Amino acid sequence: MELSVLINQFNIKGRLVALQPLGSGNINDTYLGVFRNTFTETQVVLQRVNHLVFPDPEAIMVNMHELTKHCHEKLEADAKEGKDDRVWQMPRIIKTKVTGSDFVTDDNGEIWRVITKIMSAHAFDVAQGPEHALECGSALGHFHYLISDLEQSKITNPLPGFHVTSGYLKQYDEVLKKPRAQELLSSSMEARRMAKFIEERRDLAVCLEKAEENGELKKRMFHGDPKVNNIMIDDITGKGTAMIDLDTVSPGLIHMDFGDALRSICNPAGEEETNLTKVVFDEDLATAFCKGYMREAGSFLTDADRAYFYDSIRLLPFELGLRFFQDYLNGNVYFKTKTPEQNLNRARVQFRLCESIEARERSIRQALRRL
Ligand code: GN1
Ligand code: MG
Repeated sequence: MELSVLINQFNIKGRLVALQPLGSGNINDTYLGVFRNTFTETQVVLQRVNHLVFPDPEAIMVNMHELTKHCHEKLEADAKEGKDDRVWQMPRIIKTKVTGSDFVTDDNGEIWRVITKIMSAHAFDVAQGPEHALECGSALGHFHYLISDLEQSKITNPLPGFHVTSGYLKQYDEVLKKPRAQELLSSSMEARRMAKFIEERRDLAVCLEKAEENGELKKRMFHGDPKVNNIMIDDITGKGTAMIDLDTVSPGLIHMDFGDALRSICNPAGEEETNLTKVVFDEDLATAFCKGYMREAGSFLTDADRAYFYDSIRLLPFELGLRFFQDYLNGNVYFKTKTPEQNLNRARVQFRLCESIEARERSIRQALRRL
């Protein structure tokens, strides 16, 4: 089905004048649709939910329905009370014209949805400076507040195994057994270096899982993917205004979000840098992020939550590097790639970042204690 035919099934005012790729996500296909009539313009986001990644795309849509309903009600109530210093936003699902459904299924059985675009706002691929990092922290903290009382039972696990680091290690061990992986390892010194890096840190993989098992940490609702380019910043005020990419919102450890946001925001070289000397964990950005996060979320964090913040900062680049490296050895089937070595390089970047965090452990722990 033509994309223009598809998007026209949704209830959007005006005529379609442009439809073009949007953003730089590694999973879903995303397009910007521009609709105009004689006096105004509406911009929307069209997305195909990747069924190779998400086993049940229809469940993803039910989750999104529940999540947006909960958050929009809460946002409106807070706005009425005049609680906030800004208009916090969250995209809304646009329904189809004829059946009023939340999505359309195409001829191949794939699920497409349209959501509103957060206007006059942008997300950046890398942190722009401490002010930006602080706003990212506020946006994540406020998002955690928003979803904190969304009933966990209303959400179906969108991606079983997501952010279960020990599970990624198991998958990696399976992939290692394949001849193709062995061939890649024997032909690349960098690949062997990555494998060694993982071997030296097997214990790290289970640090948060253990804390959850022994009851120190509890599952709450989390975003799942709060990297810097999923945090929208208002063009006019420079303030955080919305979190996007909501497919992975589900019960989990907020530490995963905390570590994931920091591994992304505190690496100004970005995820695709090829010169590893440029990859360093920027502590000023981290401090700014934490300040913003604590302002919004500090009141509902326990001492145990805080005690595991350093581990989460170290764990997340390790976990993502492991996921990238495993996908490289497995033929690049999960993350979108432009070249066969791209996932190997992405892993190099994350592991370099992890080393940089380890080298700064004392100072990071000290800064965390001051929060
Ligand atoms: C994927 O789709 P995107 O690019 O926002 C991935 C995240 C990774 C990220 C790394 C569902 O997110 O976990 O941190 O790539 N999302 C999923 O860039 O696997
Ligand atoms: Mg995503």
